[in-house]
Amino acid sequence: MNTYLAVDFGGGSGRVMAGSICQGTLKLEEVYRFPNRQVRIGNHVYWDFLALFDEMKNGLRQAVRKGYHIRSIGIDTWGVDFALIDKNGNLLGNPVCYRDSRTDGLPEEFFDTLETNASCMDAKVSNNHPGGSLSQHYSEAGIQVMSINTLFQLYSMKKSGDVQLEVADRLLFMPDLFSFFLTGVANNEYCIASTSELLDARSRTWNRELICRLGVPEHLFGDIVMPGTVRGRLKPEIAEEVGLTEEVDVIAVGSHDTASAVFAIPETQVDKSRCAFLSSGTWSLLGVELDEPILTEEARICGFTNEGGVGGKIRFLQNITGLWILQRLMAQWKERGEECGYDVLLSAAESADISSVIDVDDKVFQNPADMEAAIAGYCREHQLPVPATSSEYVRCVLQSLAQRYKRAIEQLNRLLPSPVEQLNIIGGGCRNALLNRLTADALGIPVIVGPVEATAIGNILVQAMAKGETLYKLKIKN
Ligand code: LFR
Repeated sequence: MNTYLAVDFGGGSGRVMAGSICQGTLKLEEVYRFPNRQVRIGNHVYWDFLALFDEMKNGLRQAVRKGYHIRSIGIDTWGVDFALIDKNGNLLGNPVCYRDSRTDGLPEEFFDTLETNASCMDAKVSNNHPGGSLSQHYSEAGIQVMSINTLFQLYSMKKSGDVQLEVADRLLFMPDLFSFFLTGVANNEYCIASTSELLDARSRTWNRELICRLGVPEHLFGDIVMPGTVRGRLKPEIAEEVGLTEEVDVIAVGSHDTASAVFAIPETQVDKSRCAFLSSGTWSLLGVELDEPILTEEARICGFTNEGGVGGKIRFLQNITGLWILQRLMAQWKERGEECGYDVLLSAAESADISSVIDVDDKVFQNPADMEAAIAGYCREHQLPVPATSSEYVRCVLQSLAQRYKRAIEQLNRLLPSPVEQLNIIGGGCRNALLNRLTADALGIPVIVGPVEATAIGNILVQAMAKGETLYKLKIKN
């Protein structure tokens, strides 16, 4: 049986998932799970890359032990984060996690400097663009300006005189980096590269003028490969370490986790153009799949982003702070020894009576030391009832998310040629039945749920396609 391994690095944990295709059915198994902690040291919050690489190898070892006939490996992570390597392929520093505060306030500053310094873009000076540099930028990149994006992470490195930039040979996004150390081949996968804000959304290539204006070396940005491309062969020494005897390819999948998740959405009766998706997890990504980006001022003002998808598709979506707030609350209650299980909490929240709706995207919820205090503070400041119990906190967060989704659908309806008729919720967050119900009530359109394991499935499907499997009418056992 051909098996494809999906390595998925998510907010709290990393996982190695095995997908085996047998008689038209894809069977999924979680082979190995390990913590994915972000480490605070000095002034920054980092990925624990070395530990994660080691854990990934443990997962591969485990898959070999289980006797799978492994044909390939595909890696996905969240977007925007990266590391730099030198010309000998050495890692120049532990990658910084986007939850770090180094980019706070930088988008405003960056666009101010663009207004005053047009040296690289003489042909189309941004000041001449009717909407100024921000709207010109959006008409090219099509990405919602967020301080976490690679563009601003690089700007912060540039500003602080980070020496890595002087000696770096290549910039690798996290899935590119894991793949590089597995194969020795350095390239940039399109979907993850699109989250950088440094691509041209239409041509799907690097925006060289923007890179020039940013003032970082152009050679950092390498060949862009599309999902389905074989990145390279697993290095013999790693194969030996994990006990693999057959030759295994590392394949570029939709290596941005959201790209993989959306690729796993099954067809339904409703035409895809009228079916929105909500990839629900630490983040809530709500939007539709398009053939071409929408780069209008209205799309920009509404906060839509045009991310690269599998098959050259565009995910036109809003990045909404998702279950992160609830995850932080639960972690906090656990630390205080007040933890009660997720299900107990959700069923208590069913009947909790609190009307407060918070703006989940408000900066105060991005990474506060105390999430409960952040919510209470927000409610006080906006003259809303302050939740008094954990179930009221949960209820408040979930109904706020549902209202936020409603707003996103209304905005989509204004921008698309025909209104959204159905919402498909995918990913781990779709296990939250209360949130699904509140969402369906708020939206007033049919909501369908699943697959839960969308990211792993999408990752595996791209590998299977690259290996020539026929996926037509494939059944998925999830
Ligand atoms: C989801 C996700 C989102 C991206 C955010 C940060 O895991 O990849 O798509 O906006 O993380 O990279």
